[in-house]
Amino acid sequence: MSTLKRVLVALCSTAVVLVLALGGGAFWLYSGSDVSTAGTEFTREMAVPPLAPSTVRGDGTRVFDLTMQAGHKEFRAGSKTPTWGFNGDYLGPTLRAKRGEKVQVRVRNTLDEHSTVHWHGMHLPARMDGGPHQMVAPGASWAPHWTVHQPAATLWYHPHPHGRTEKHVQRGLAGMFLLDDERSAKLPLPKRYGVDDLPVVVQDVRFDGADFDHDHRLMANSGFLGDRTMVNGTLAPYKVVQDELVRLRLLNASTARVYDFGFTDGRQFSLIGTDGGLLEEPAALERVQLSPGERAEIVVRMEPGERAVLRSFPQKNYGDFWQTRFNGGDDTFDVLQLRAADTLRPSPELPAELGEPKLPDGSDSVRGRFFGLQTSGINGKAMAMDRIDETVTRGTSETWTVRNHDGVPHNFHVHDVQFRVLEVDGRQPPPELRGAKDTVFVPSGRTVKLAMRFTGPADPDTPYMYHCHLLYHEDGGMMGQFVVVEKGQQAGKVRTPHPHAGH
Ligand SMILES: [Cu+2]
Repeated sequence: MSTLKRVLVALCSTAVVLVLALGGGAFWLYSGSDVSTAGTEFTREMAVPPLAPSTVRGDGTRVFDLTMQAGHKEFRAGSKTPTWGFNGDYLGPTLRAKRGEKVQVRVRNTLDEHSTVHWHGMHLPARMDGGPHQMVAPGASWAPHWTVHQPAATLWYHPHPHGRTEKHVQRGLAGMFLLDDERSAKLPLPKRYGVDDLPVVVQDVRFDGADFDHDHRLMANSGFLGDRTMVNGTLAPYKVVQDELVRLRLLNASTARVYDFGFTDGRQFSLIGTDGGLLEEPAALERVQLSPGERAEIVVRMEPGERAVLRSFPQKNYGDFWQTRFNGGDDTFDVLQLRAADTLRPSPELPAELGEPKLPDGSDSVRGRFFGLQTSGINGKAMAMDRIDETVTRGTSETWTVRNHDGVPHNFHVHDVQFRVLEVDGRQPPPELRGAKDTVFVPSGRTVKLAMRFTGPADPDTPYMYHCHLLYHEDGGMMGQFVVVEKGQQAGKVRTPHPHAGH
C-alpha cells in the first residue's frame, strides 16, 4: 500500500468511527428524551388540600393566614424529601372567598430567603399583587387586602421573586384560591369540595434519592422537565368517587411542562371553566391542553364500579420535531385514576348556560400593542425592575398581539386582568380558549390576539407584570412591567423593593 493510501484508509476509518459515535450519541439522546408513565399502577390515595380556615372581622373582611415554611415530606415510603410549603410541608391550603367580599391574607415568611406571594388571576391593586416588588424578607410579614371584584373562578397563588420563582414553586410553594359568586352558587354543578369537586394540582417531578432533582434535562431549553407527575403532592394517585358527575379543577402548577389532558378510553368530558371562570355554556371535549399556570374546570361522567384514568397525551402543536422531542412534547403521563364506587349518587344534568364572562371583544379597544416573545426577553428587552415598559389608561380596553418568533415553546400571562383570546393565527380560537383567560400557550410560530380591559385602580408607581409562565424563562428575563394610570397621567417612578420590605 502506498503511504497515500494508508493515510486515506486511516482517515476514512476515523471518520466512520466518528460518525458512528456521533450518530449513536444522538440516538441515545433522542431515544432517552421521551418519557412515558402510561400503565402506572395507582397506589396512593390522592391528597386533597385542606380548605384554609378564615375569620371574619367586624368590617366584614375575611382574613386568612399563610406561613411560608420549610419541611420534609414522604412522597415515597421511607424517603423524606426536603420541601417548602404554606402552613405545612408541601403546597398550601385552598383559600376560598366570594365575589364582593373583602379579603386579607396575612403572609409570614419563615424561610431563609426573600420571597413573595402572587395571586394568579386575581384582579386587585398593583401593591397587593405579590409580584417581585412586594418582597417579604425572612422573618417578615405582609398583609395585602382587596375586595373580590370578579366572577367565580379557580385561581391560585405562588411566589414571584424575580429570578427565583422556578426554585420556590418547585420546592412546593403553590395553592389554589377559589372564588364563588351568587350565580355559581345557584347552578346545579358538582360543588362539594373534595367529594365531587376536586382540586387537581398537577406537577412533574424527578427524584435523586430522597431529594428532588431539579436539574434541567440535556437539550431541554424550556426549563425543568420531570419524569413523573403528582397530583396535590401525591405520586401515582387514585381517588374514590361516589357521584355520577365529578368536577376536576385542573391546575398546571408545573414550571415548564405542558399537558394535553384527556382520558385513556377517549371518553368525552365537559369543559365548564377556564382560567377566569365559567364558560357561557359547557363544551364537550376529549382533550384540553394546559401550559404552566393555566386552569380548566372539567366535569366527567362516571359509571358505577369503573376506573377512569386521566392522562396527558403527546402534544400536537409543540413546534418542530426537535422541540417536541427535547422539550417534552412527546411525553405521556398517567396523572390520576378515578375509582367509581359500585353505586353512585345521581347528579343533576349540567346546565345549558353557565357563566356570563362579559369579556371585551376588541371592538372598544383604544389601542393595540405588540409583544414579541423570545427566551432572551420580550420585544428584545430582558426584564428590568426599575423600567416601566407599558402604560395603560384605567377604564380602557386594549388589544394585545403576542407572537412567538422563537424556536422554543412559551406562554403569556398578564397580571390583574382576564382577557379574551380573539384569534389564534388569525382564526377563531378553539373552545378551550374561548373563556376568560389570564395565561395562554404560545408555541413556536404562533400569534395570539388578546382583548382585555383595565379597570384599575390606577397606580403610576407600582407595576403589574406580563411574562412567560415557563418559570425558567421568566426568571431569565422574559418579563415586562405595565402600570395603570388615570387618563392623561404619566407612568411614575418604580420604587425598587427595599431588601427588608414588608410590614
Ligand atoms: Cu417561555
